[in-house]
Amino acid sequence: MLRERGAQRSRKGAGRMFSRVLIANRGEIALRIIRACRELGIEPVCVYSEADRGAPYLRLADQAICIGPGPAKESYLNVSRIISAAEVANVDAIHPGYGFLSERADFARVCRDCKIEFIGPSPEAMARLGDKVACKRAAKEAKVPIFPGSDGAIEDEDEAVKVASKIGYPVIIKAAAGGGGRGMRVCHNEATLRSNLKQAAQEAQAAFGNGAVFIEKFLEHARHVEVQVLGDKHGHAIHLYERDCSIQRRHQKLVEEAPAPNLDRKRREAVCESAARLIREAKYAGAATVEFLMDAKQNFYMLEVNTRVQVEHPVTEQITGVDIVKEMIRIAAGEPLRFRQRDIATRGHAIECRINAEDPERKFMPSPGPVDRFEPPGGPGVRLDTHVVTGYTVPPNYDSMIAKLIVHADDRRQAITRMARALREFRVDPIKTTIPLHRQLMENSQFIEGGVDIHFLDRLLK
Ligand code: MV4
Repeated sequence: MLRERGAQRSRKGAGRMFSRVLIANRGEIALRIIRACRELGIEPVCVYSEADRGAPYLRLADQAICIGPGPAKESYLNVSRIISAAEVANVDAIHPGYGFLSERADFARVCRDCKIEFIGPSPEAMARLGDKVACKRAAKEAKVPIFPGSDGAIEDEDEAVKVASKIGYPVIIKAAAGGGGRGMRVCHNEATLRSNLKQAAQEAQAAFGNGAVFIEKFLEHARHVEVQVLGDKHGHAIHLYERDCSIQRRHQKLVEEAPAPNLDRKRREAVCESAARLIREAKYAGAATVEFLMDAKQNFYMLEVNTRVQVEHPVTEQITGVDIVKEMIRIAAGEPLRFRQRDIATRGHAIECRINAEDPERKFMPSPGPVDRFEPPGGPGVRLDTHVVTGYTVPPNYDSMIAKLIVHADDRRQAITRMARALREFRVDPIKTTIPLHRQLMENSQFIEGGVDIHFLDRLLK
């Protein structure tokens, strides 16, 4: 399945492995990073907010340091409190996980100034690929397909109208600094384009402190296909194949799988190689995900690059056998990649269901509170990434994801059967969760055929 490069297996490469790492996150991803640290012989140090005091995963760390009250702004998003904890614990590096400070170039820069390694890209590489306009420019340069649209930010209304009449309606307005669908607007004609532009720029300024917007051709009925990539500090970059994340609601993914269903071998190679080329040419070191939209003919267009580990990384780990979190740490420590592209093969099919403390019957309203009964599924091909145990209380302060159920099987059909079986075993009481919705999805014929697009769930829930 996976052969490591013999020559580099026994030596450490150019880097010095860290002794101690601070985990600037919480919940399941904090636990995931603790596990990676332990397997690398690194002492993990956790930080926690008052809302997470007593969480069971904290006991698995060598140290746990309280960094403030429940609200994230006063704890997990507070740069000076996290840096203070890192200095007190005398760590070599900080792993930011996902969300919170993970894509903040200013935080990566503070880490550098404090001589603490940020486990992620350099602030420069983060800025090059994290800004959508800059990223599209880099993609064009690397001959990665992008949607036709404005070259960079729109300066005035007339320019936007000119571009739109050239590429044709519908067009979409996006914020250069945006992400996750915030600040986007679809325009079907010149009048709506003109009236939406100013508003979009004002909203982007208010939300991201950057009012730059751009326009591109809008694609309907698309699939969301993303490619996992790894780059090292020595100029090497590889991909770990793709994931399909089309099943989402309001830009929150609910089911992810790898490989993408019904994707032709040639298209697959093309999209994956495009992604690897982009981060290689951008001299990016770390893990990244290059997002694409794909049309019915399997033409693909890059959307954006996520410069962090993603929630759905386990499906890629299951089919490739690569531990992405451990590789991120090795890369940050300066080690060269331990695989060449030809060492990476995939086996079987993996699916992840996000288990959220939400009520699908009540517009996915958050359902925090005590968990009196937590009975995890198990057996062959089942992986559960969670920090929850019986007696744990889901705090109301943060993201509602409480577990990720991942299955792996020889093919997609068997993976769906296995997921249905695991979901049947899974009990979480008395809080409401997305488990019943996932049970329903695993029996949906359109899902089973692998014929969903990014609007599938909206239609199903209507
Ligand atoms: C698009 C698009 C259609 N055409 N861009 C949404 C989040 C952000 N990553 C980009 N998004 C989209 N960009 C063009 N040119 C449709 C979406 C989109 C979407 C993308 C991926 C997953 C779910 C989505 C849901 C609605 C819209």
